[in-house]
Amino acid sequence: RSFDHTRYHRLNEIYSILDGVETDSELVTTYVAGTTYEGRDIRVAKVSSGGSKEVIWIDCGIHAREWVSPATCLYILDQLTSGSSEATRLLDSYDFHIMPSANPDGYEYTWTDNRIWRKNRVPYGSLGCHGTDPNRNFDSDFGGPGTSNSPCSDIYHGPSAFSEKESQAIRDSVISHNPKMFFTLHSYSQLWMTPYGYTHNLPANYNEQYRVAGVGVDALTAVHGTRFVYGNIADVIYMAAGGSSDWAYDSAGIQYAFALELRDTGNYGFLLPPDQILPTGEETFAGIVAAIDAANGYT
Ligand code: 0X9
Ligand code: ZN
Repeated sequence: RSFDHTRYHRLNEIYSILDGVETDSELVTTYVAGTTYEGRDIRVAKVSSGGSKEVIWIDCGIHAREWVSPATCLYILDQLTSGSSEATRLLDSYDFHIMPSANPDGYEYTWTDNRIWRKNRVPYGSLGCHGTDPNRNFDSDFGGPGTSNSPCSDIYHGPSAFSEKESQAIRDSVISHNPKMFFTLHSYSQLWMTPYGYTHNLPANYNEQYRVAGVGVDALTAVHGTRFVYGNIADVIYMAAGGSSDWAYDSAGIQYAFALELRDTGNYGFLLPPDQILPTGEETFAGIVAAIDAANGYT
């Protein structure tokens, strides 16, 4: 097996791991959800034991500097392909679609040029600035609160909704596979967030999403004692329009649309040491599994 959860990986290593698991495991096929401005594939691993089942969507790394997020997607992929009784049980009921690097151009830039780069790398405007924040580029109140129209800003929303390959790739894959649950993994702050980010108003099924988030957080905390706060985005972090999980709920009609902020709470922040990859993966996987089970039989 090609997984190594003791260190962070360059994009080509992540994709070699996908190639390896696709070759080794009958459960895995990969597909290309899009191609970036700089020409890199945005890949997805589908984990399925066959047939056509309810789908769980998990994307990681939409923000380039949040390195523990892609690492956690790889941990989840490792677990689901491990042959464990839990993996078998999950795959009896669900297909998983896992996008480990939703922003490959930005991610590579964090390795080669600027470790704390956040956005993609598309040049816009006359000031020579690069990058749209893909998590401001969805059509959930595009251009609303918590976004910027300056291409030099870290929260630049882009010239129009879905102008970016990264948001298009998530949109198109999610629409075509119609998942029951949507998870997008960020770091850091230890939050489990439900819609909305663009308004303080709560969605119609808020109580149900909050219930499932709470089950997920309890299971997550039980693994290593890591405390998470949960609730709607606008209240637990800040207002931010154009985000993927709001789009997933409003436009794709996904009744469970969660955005997670993984470890830590700011001691290391984006520079989370690699010895925390494994415990972060363990607790996040436990939380997601518990949330999936909590939603079983609902909606
Ligand atoms: O600001 C963000 O995009 C996320 N926080 S981060 O520090 N990882 O950048 C929060 C996203 C909340 N989700 C939505 N606004 N839909
Ligand atoms: Zn983020």
